[in-house]
Amino acid sequence: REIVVLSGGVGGARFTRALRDALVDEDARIRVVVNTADDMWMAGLRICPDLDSVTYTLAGVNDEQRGWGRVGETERVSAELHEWGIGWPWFTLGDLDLGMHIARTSLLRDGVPLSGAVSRLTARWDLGVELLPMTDDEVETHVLTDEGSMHFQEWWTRHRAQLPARGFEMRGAGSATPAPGVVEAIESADAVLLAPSNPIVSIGPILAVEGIRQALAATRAPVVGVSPIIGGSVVRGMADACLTAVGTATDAAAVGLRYGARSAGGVLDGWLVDDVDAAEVPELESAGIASRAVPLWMTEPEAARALARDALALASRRG
Ligand code: GDP
Ligand code: FO1
Ligand code: CA
Repeated sequence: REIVVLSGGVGGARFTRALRDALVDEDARIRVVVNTADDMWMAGLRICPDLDSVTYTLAGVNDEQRGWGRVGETERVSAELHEWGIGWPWFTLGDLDLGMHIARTSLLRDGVPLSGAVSRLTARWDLGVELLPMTDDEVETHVLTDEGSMHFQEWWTRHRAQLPARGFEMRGAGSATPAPGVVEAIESADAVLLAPSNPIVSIGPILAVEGIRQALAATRAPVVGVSPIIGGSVVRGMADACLTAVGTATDAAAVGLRYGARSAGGVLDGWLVDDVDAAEVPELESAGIASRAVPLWMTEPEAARALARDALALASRRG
């Protein structure tokens, strides 16, 4: 069985880990297409937050508490950089994490595409899945605010998403092409799963890469998503501020309807909502999106694995 997951950082990483663990006894091939629009250059290094979140989580070396970077991290190098005024004073790169950024940047400077660097760097661990950046091209999400536009990372880590966002610009997405293997993975998949990732700044940029959107429209595989919104609120992060900026309610059905039914030019065949949002199922079904209400919290490993199995079950109902 071949499964493709579209993923952002933390939410996508937790879902992917659960899917891998739920299928540990099966002969499943899991490929994960990861958002790269949070990426940026800092201190001469290419930082790829979502790829690194997924890598560290699957490798079991992530800082689960903080939500980013490596466990047991020190910050001596970052403190030195801050002394010199290099980088952003509010943005910390851990020493172990910096090892990843240096290794990646070194490969990029040798002419290796990002996808090649990812496969080289992830080979260090037995992740149990293959990671594919959505594109080898540079795409960066910029946030439009009343004080001008800024990189997504500045809006999030400096302003904590408190500066009202008026819109988002996925710079470079229009001309970006899918990384090698992405379209093939979607075409040959038995199921495509949208992780409960941020619909605007994590899944949004992936869908903004034209070849990926076309592959999703064309694949024979059912496309099933998991809502990142439970009971009208985000579990963590800033998806509510992102949804408000684009005029979509922070609501499981509203997000599913925003993705739209594949039969009507959207991307979804199925959409999982939480038990507390069960009343929204009929609205989704009448819009042509198969829907079920199940527990969506991934706080406990067993609950997260059950969620992954529920997503696969909804996919096979459509398949
Ligand atoms: P980021 O790139 O680190 O922001 O991570 P993602 O975009 O992959 O995921 C962020 C989203 O994950 C947030 O909008 C949360 O609502 C969602 N999320 C986090 N934990 C859970 C959970 O336990 N269940 C569900 N359904 N969503 C979650
Ligand atoms: N988030 C913060 O809130 N503060 C930081 O200093 C910070 C540093 C950082 C470094 C590398 C990395 O991969 C992620 C980092 N994050 C930091 C998390 C990141 O800003 C976001 O949570 C994600 O990009 C959202 O997906
Ligand atoms: Ca992200």
